Amino acid sequence: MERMNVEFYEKIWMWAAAVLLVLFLGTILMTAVSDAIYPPSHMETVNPAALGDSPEFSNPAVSVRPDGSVVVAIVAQLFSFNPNPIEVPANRPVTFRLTSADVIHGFEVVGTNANAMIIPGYVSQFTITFTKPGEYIVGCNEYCGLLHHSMVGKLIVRKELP
Ligand SMILES: [Cu+2]
Repeated sequence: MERMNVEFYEKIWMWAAAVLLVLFLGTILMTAVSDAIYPPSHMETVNPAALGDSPEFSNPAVSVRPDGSVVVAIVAQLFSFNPNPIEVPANRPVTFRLTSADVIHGFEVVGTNANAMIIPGYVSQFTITFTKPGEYIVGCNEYCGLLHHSMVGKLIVRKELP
């Protein structure tokens, strides 16, 4: 059988592409194994039309788990976040659980890494530890309607548990 002739430079690029693939997949695998960091799964669903019946989202609030970590349930809807303001302690893991009662919204705590898309029907979840006490602006960063620009909330990070 005749051997396929591959140009020298083409070979280099093929190998370079292969190395990049291994590098990128390896990075994901490494952070998954060592730091338990995974891409958002969107596996948890909730009925957006029946949030009033949900024990968690009918009266969304900040709660403290027995181990001292903090959970914040938040419902976004045209054009506000509930609860508002949100009060959390500094230097403790805070898990945000977000859902929407209507359209897609965003949840961004300005000046931090806290940033998620809020999709009706799903629960977006992430955990973050705020180290600097103070007041932060929460903005919706997905265009959601005429008053999107006014969809702003406040997050207060206290030195101690509020
Ligand atoms: Cu919005």
